Amino acid sequence: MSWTVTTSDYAAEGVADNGNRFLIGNGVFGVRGTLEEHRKDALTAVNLAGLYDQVGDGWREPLNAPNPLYTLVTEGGEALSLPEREPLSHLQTLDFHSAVMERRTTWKTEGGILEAAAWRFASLSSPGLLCAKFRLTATAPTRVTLDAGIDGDVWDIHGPHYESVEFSCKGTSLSCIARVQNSTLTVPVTRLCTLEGAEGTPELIKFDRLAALRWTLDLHPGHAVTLTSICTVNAPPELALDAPGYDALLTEHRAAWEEVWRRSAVEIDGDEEAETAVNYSLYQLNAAAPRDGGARSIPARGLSGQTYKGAIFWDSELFMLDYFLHTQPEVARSLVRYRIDTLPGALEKARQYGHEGAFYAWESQEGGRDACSDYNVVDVFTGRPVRTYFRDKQVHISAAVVWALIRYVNHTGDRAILREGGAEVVAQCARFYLSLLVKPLCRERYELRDVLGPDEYHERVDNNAYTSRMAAFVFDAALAMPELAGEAGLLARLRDAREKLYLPAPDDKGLIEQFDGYFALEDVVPAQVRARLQDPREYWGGSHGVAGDTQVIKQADVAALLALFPGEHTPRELEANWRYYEPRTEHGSSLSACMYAMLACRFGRSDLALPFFHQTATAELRGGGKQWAGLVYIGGSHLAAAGGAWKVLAEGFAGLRATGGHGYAFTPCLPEGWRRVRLRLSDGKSIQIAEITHTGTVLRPLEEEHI
Ligand code: IFM
Repeated sequence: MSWTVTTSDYAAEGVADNGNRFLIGNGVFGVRGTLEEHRKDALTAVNLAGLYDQVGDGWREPLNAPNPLYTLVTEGGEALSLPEREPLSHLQTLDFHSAVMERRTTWKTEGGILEAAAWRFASLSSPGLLCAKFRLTATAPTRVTLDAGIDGDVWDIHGPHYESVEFSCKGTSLSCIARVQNSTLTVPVTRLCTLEGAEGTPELIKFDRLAALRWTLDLHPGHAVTLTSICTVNAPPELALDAPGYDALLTEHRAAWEEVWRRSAVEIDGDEEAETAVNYSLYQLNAAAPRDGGARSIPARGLSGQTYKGAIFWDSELFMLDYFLHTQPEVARSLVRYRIDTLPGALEKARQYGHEGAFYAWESQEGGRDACSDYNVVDVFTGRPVRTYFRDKQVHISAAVVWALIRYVNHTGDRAILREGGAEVVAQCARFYLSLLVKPLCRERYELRDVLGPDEYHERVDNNAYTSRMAAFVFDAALAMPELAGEAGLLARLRDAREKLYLPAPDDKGLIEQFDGYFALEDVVPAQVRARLQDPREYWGGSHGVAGDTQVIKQADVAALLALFPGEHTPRELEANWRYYEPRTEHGSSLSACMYAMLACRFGRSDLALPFFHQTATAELRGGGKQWAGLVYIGGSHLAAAGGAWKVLAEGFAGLRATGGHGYAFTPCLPEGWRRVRLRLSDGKSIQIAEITHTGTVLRPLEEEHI
């Protein structure tokens, strides 16, 4: 398979997708795959993990650091910049095995041809470092200026976050400190430059929020001039000074990525496109994965920018966790610990809404602060904010937290995490759902009313089947947990709740109603609803959305429920619901397709699953996903889809089931035409290879081999 992604497209229209597709990252920061000369209008960003700021009433969002890769060449007073100055050729490549981005562009100059080639990597072995090379070669004597700068005029969605950006320069080391508004927070960035192949001392040039070292160079045919930059991003400048040099750093960085692939690369004999797409998805996940052993998680849009406020959603628990759990359990532990660490925020949120226990943030930032606005969408016609209920009613988030924790503990056997706060999380989430239960006077049952299920187009509904089943899961988890055995009062209430909790059951056609009254809504399909739009950016949900009074749903909802609990239903029921809900699903969220693929595997129809699997796995490679919700920009990496791709491959097609204590069982359902799937699975100490074919599965320890 090919471990590279390439494009020759440099048009302004493609810049947002290319920024995501060619992204590099190391879990500490992500650098969008824009070009060296690009600035904020091209959505260039060096996005910092876990550092947030709010300006005025704007949304609280993660900081983008000043960009130390800014490099500009001018010739004859004209900038060699894309797309303005048309090139003779252009190629941008991401080697996602080594996580190195390369660009090569040639332009016609007065006397000949000039090539700019550049390489960059966000060091996975020294995560404070961003390293780059920029090489100029000319076919004729050419005079150029080369600016190597730090661009502090960063792209913000709700900024500007920096009060000031102060530059300093020592020799060929350029530094800046960006001071965050109304805060003591600062972001230091350094660029240590080394020029080879030319003499001369650079002059320091300064513009507003941009400073650069400028060399005037006489290029000669056959003599390359190379600028090497070792940059620190939100790390002490000494890190660059003490670093062993570009080549040694590159070797260490490659080795770190090699280890990632040794533990988790997938192989699909018979579908090279899928093989590339899944490994590329894993690249995206790993570029955002926390590896410092701390209590940290992965934002829904990874480190691709400020979209979705750099917040952690249920995406981490239900879509991303499993890949890490089965290949890098130490990363899974960080994800789980993040929720333990943010329990105080969840307790406070529940209290604010008048509930008990832990109501986790729908869009979680540090400390569990909920960044989700009450007005998450802007009306395209009036420009007015639209009241949405994601924050107050999407209560299934707390169950997702428990789901991940239990999955982690069952698979790894790491019960220490329960003593470190995990058991308390389960107890508090159980208390939360207890406090939400309503008992109608006329019925001997408890209901979960006024909620918002995964399908965000239908707000404030009663008895959403997914949410209620997940609440029951939380009750079961708490009841089964020896660590909570002493909580007699709580356990008695939970037993009662579990017994009387109303869970919508399949009707005589095998269908589960998504929520009370769903089947009575107008029965149309997404194309019909789309045709009613007056503006393509209109939000389909909310009080006036085109989908609200119809059966058109945004994303897998009942399908998600059945994909998570397939054993509770007959294959006939699973299929009936798939066939009913899929045509009514817009798939307006990148979380949708993988659930449908997974569900189809559960009733043995890999042929139905395959197109949805491809859709999930190619979310980034394809690009062009939904960029707007109302007037709000929502583009960026789709890491739930990336995690979902692995889940469908491993847990769907390969039929992997964790049996506890790092054990596995397989019930394969491979697509026709696929000859073999090879998965790598690791408990953190050793690696196993699972070879899945149509006739069975072999699990064996990894021997030395090349991938
Ligand atoms: O968590 C999702 C949600 O289910 C749909 N909208 C986008 C969120 C972040 O990916």
